[in-house]
Amino acid sequence: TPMTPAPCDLGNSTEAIKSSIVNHVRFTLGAYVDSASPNDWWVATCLAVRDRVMDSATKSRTLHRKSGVRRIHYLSLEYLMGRLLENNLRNSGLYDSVKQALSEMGKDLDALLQSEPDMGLGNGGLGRLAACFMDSLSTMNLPAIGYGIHYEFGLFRQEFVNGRQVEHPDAWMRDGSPWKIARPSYRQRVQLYGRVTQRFDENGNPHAQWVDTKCLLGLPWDIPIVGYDSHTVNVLRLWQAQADEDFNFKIFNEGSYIEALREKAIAETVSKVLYPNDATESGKELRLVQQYFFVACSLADIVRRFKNGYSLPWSEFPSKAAIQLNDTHPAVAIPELMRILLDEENLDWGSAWKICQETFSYTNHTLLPEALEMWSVGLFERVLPRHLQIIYRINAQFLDGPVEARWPGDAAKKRVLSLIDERGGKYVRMAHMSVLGGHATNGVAALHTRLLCERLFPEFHELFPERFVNITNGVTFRRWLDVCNPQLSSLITETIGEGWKKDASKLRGLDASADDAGFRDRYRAIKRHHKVVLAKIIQDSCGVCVSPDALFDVQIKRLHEYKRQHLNLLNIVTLYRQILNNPKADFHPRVFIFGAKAAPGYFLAKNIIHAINSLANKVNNDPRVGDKLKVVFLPNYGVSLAEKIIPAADLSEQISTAGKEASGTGNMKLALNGALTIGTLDGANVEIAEEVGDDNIFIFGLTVEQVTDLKARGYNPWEYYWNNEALRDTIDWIGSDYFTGHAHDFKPLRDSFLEHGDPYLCLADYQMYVDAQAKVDAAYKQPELWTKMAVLNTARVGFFSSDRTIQDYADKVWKLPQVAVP
Ligand code: 26Q
Repeated sequence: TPMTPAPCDLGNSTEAIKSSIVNHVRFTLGAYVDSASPNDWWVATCLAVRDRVMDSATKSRTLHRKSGVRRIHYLSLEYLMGRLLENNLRNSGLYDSVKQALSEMGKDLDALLQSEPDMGLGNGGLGRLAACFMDSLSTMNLPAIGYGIHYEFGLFRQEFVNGRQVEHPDAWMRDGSPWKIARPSYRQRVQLYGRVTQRFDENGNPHAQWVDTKCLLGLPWDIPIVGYDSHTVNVLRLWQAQADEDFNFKIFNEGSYIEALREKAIAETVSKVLYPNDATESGKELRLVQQYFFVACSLADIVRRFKNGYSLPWSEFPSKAAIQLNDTHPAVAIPELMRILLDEENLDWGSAWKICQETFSYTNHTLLPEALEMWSVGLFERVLPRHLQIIYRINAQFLDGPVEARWPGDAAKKRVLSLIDERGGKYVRMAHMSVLGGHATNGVAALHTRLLCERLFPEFHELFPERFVNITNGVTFRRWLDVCNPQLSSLITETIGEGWKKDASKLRGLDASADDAGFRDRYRAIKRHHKVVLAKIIQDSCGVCVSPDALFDVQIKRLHEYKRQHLNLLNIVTLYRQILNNPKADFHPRVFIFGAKAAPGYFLAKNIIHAINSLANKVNNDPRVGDKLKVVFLPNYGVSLAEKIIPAADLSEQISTAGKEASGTGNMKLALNGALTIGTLDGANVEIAEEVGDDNIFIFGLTVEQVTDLKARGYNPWEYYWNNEALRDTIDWIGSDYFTGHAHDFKPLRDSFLEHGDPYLCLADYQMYVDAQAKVDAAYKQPELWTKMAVLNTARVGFFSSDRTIQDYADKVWKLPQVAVP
C-alpha cells in the first residue's frame, strides 16, 4: 500500500510563519530574500496565509459533503471583493503573528497590505453586497458556494482629464493572483447557438435535442472565503471561458491554423470584461452569452455534485441545493435547469418544474423600469433556441393555468403577467420569469419590498402573496469596521467587550457611552485621525489642501441621476454664492467629497462629473472663499478608497429621489463609522432613521407618496425656478460661462433641470435640502452634541450587519442549518 505521510500542521507561530514566507520567496517565486521585490514579499505572505486557509477549505468541503446538508449556491455576475489579505488576516486570527513575522524580517505589513490591487469584479452595490454575503456565509458556518465570472478586466480605472472622466482597463490580474487556484479537473463544456431537433429515449418518448451548437469551455478558479472566528472556509468559484480544443482541432486539420486561433480568441472574449453599467445595457449579445456561460457551468457543477455525492431521486435535488439569483442577471438558470432535467435526465415537465421552483429564489435590486432586464426574442432564439422553447412552455402553462383560473378570459391580465412583453417587438421579461420560476422573491429594504408588491409585481403579488419577502440588506462589520477602522473597533471592544463582533445587536451597549464625555473625546480623536489620513490622500490625488477641522461631507456611490449628485451640486453652488454675497456669515468650513464612476456611455452622468470638477476648480482657487468651502472629486472610487473615506466622514449624503434607491449599503457603512446621514425617506434610509432615532439623522424631502402625487398632478420644474430666487440664480450660474469659460459646457445639465422635466425632482426637493444642510451646519458647531449623535449612530446600526441579513435568508428563504466546522 502506498505510504502517504499524515497531513502536517503548518503552525501559526511567528517562527512557523516566517519560514513559510521565506520558503515561498525561495521555492515558489525563485528569489533571494535579500533581493526579493516588495511584490515578491506580498505574494509570499498571501501564499503563507493561503496555505493555512486551504486546509480548512478542504475540511469544510468534506464535512459539507459528508453531512449531506443543503448548500446555498449564490449566482452573481458581480463580486466586488476589494483587497483580500487584510480581511483574511483579521478573519483567520493570523494578523498579529504575520505582522510580527514580517517585522522581524524588516518588512512592514501595512505597506504590503496597501500594495494589493483591488479585485473589482463588480459595478457597485449589488457586487459589493455579494462580497459581504460571502464573508457572512463563512462566518455564520453556512455551507455555501459563490459562482461568478473570472473577468480578465474588472470595472475600469477612472482618471480625470481637464475634469472629464476617462476610462482605462483594469488589469487586476496581469501578474496573476495568489488567492485563486485553477481547478482544471472541474472544467465544464457549454453549448450555444445551434438548433433544436428531436430524439427518442429507450421508452420511445420524444425529447428535444440541441444540435449544431458552438462550444465553450469553462475553467473554474477557486478563491477561499475565510469566516471571522469560524473554521468554515467556503469558496468563490469563478469561470474563465476557453476555446473548445476539439472544435479547434477540426479547423486545424482543415489547415486553417490562423482561423483556428481567431476562433480561440473569440471564445476567450466571453470572460474578458465586466460590463460597466449598473443599469441594464439593453440587448448586447455578448452580455447574454456571458450570463448563459457562467450559469451553465455553475449548474453543471451543482448537478455533478448531486449525482456523484448521493444516489437520490431527482425529487430530492432541492433538499441538497438552494440557488439564489442575484437580480435577474443569472435568471437563465431557470430554463437551463429545466433543460437539464427534461432533455438530459428525461424527467417529465411537472416534476422538473416542481424541482425548479423549490430550488430557486430571486433577489430584486431595482424598481427603475429601464433597469429591468428584457431580451429580444429574436436574439434569445439565436443564442439559446432550446431555452426559448422552454420559456414559451412555462409561459403557456402559467397563463392557461393559474392566471386563467384567477381571472378567466381577462386578456389584459395576461398581457401584464406574460413572460413575453409584446408592446412593441417581443421581449423576454427576465424579472417575471424569476418570480415565477422560484419559491421566493425578495426586496432589499422594507420600503423597496412594499413597492415591489404594490407597483412592480401587483398581479404576481395577488396570485402568490406568500412568495414575496423582505430581507433588508446589510454589510460586513469585519471589513467596514474592523479592517477599515481598527481604532474604533478597539474602542468599542474595550467598552463593551467583543461580543458585538458575532452579534452586532450588542452594539446597543454603547448607547450609554454617548453621554460619557471621556468616551466622546476618544471617539472624536479617532474620527480626527482618519480625517488627517484622508486629507493627505486628497492632497496627493487632487492637489487640494483641506483642513481636518472642516466638516467632511461625503457622497460616494455610482453616478446616477436618481442618486442626485446634481442636487448636491446645486446646494454647493448656492453656498458658494452665499459666501460671496455675505463673506462674514457664520458658516462652519466644509469639504465636499465626491467619489463616483459614470457608465462610459452615460452622457449626462459624465456631464455632472465635469460640472462638479469645474466647480471644484473655481471654489478651491477663489481667494474670497478661502478655507470655508472646498470641493474634491477623488478619482477612481472603489472598495479600497471607500475604506479610507468612510472612517473619515462626518456627513453621509443619501439623497436619492424617494422610491428610486432600492436600499443603499454605503448609508449603512457610513452610519456605522459615525457619519450622520442627510437623506430622503428612501431605501434603507427609512430603517436607519427608525433605528438611530429622528434626533440623530437629517431627513428631508418628498416622500414616495408625495412624489407620486406631484407627478400625477403634472410636475413643472419651471414653477420652482420662478418661485425661488436663490435656485434661479444657482441654475443660471451653472448655465453661464463662469465655470469653464464656455456657457455650453453644462447645457446638458441645465437642460435636464428645466427643458427635460427634471425627472428626478431635484428642483422640488431643493429648498428642503438647503434647509436641512443649514441644520447640519448648526449641529456641527456644537461638537459635543454632534459627537453624541455620531456615537448613537454607531451604537444603533447593528441591525445592518450582513450576518443578520444572511441569517434572515437562511431562515426565511433557504431553510439552511448552520454546520460548525470543528
Ligand atoms: C444588466 C444588464 C446589462 C448590463 C449591466 C446590467 C446591470 C449591472 C449591474 C444592472 C444592474 C447592476 C447593478 C445594480 C445595483 O448595484 N443595484 C443596487 O443594489 C444594491 C444592493 O442591493 C442596493 O443597495 C442599491 O440600492 C441598488 O441600486
